[in-house]
Amino acid sequence: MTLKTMTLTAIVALSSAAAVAEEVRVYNWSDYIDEDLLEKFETETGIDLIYDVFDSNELLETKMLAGGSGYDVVVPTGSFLARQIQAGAFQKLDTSKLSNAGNMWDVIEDRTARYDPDNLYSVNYMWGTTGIGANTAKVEEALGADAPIDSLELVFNPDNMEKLANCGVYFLDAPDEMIPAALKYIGEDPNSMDPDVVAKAEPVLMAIRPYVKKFHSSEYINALANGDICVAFGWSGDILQARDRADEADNGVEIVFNAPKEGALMWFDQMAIPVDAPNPDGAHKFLNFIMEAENMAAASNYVYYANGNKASQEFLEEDVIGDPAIYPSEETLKNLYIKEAYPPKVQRKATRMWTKIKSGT
Ligand code: N2P
Repeated sequence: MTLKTMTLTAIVALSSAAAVAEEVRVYNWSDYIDEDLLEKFETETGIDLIYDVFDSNELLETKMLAGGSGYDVVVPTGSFLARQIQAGAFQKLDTSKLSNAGNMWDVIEDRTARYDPDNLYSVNYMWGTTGIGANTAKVEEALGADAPIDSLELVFNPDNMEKLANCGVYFLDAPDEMIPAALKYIGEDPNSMDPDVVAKAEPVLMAIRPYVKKFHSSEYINALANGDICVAFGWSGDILQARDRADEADNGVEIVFNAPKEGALMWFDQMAIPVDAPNPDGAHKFLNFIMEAENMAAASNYVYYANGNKASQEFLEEDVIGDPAIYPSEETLKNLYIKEAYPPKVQRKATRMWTKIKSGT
């Protein structure tokens, strides 16, 4: 063989290897995994993992309803998942490819079946609550030692918010969570689908709008940890991550998370495979990898969210499984509410209301 033909053979071999290199594209929430797991998946399977992040169900929904997202695995919250299943955005899971399915926790599967009947299209990744992150020293400085840091009063009573405005309050940019919380504050059903009830959230949110520094669904982690803001209405694990980041920085900032005592939203984030996923087989491999007990535990230990994997529980750290803010007691569970998908008309109303609230006019 001449040198020329050898080179050519090598080139052909190389390019055909490149052509068959398997890829899986995953679209998950930001600050929601231990990144070592991503490398572990690649090492174990030889698959290239492309991992992108988002922080808004609305953004994900736009991609899912438009189609052609290019993703193999996505992670909508239950109420959004339900609507997207109805729109035909997902494919049924092939359980023959999910040997770790037996690890899942029936208690959580019963709850997620409300969004995905018989859990045919999705498996739970993590679940949590929406509540209040507070920088205890700054909040006490603004409101005194008996500041209601575990109550919706803190963030929906304009008197309190006016006093907190200087130290900085962030709200989630998540209408499907903030509207129910405002309804809960005035004693209405947070899961109401009645447009007249939903409308009652508007004046509640408008009254405190001038004191909200930013509506954003991920920046509050660092803002709390650095002491740039004193309150965030956000997701449980994110606020616990802020607590840890402050501890690690040893900057004297102390962050606590509380689910509002009046009741908190409990939500479920579900892994699903888009109907037009380029690599459904690889998607199942990723799901099955995450469903392995030790992998799922590593993810929860890192991000402080509970998961729907029963077998993972023996590998959870005590500050995760033993923290009632992450794994609530029976008593706390009774105080959590859930949110279903708004029918399209109510959803449009909620979206318009939210745009108005954010713009403050
Ligand atoms: C992770 C936020 C996930 C919770 N940063 C939203 N469902």
